[in-house]
Amino acid sequence: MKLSIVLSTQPAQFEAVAFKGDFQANVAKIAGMGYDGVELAIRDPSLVNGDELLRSVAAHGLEIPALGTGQAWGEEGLSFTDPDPAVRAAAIERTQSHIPFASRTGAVIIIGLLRGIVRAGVSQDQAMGWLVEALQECCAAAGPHGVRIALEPINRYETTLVNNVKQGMELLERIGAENMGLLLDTFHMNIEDAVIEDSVRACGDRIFHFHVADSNRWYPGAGHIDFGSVLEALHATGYQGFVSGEFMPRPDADAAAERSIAHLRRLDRWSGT
Ligand code: LER
Ligand code: MN
Repeated sequence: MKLSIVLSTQPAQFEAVAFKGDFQANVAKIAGMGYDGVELAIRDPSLVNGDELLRSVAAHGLEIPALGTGQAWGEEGLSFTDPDPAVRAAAIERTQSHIPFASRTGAVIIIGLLRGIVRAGVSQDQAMGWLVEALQECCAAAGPHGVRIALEPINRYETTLVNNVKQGMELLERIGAENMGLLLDTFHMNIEDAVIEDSVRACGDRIFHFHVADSNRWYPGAGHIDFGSVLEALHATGYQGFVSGEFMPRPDADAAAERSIAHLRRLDRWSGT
């Protein structure tokens, strides 16, 4: 089982990111803890130096399994479902601007909160229609570069669009693109999905990325999710990707990252298989 953790390349408001701040120091620390990769949260690719990021990460033998895009929503309000067509176009353009770095690193592009929420005066159907069109456009642009896109079902308190894995699978059907899959997050599934393991099994080979946080969004092991059982179900799907820690820096970032990797490694019966 390959383990990564979310690392922000710039200051971020999103609270479930253990590491922000000095990028080089954080990469060194994460590698030292035994992680295999860093999932990078990048608000705007034009504001980061991809060569430098890659150099720092590769110097520590780490991979970059995924790129998070949600800060473009959190900090700038971009979304695929905004009533303003200029905002929707900017969200699509921003997503497509991640393609070159994703192609170089093999990272999946994550669509989390960048999908937006259903705004006042917009019907659910209209918002879903915009979401489908935007993702089709992004998948068409990413496909020739071998880049995959993963939509993350997110709990009802953060968005009104695609809260559970079943809705995510229905969306994939509508998009109909080979390079479109889902990012499953145990924190959201614990709120929205009846049985996490059933959702993992149902998603199967459409699982493009996987986030772990416990029921309280602390590190795995701090709440009541049975990660042994969840990881067993994930492994049974044939998933070969990363299991990526996205949890709050509690009691502090270092302790959370260390306790998470210790808990997950203890449960890992599949390394080397
Ligand atoms: C992002 O991966 C996520 O899980 C969301 O909760 C963002 O708010
Ligand atoms: Mn997540």
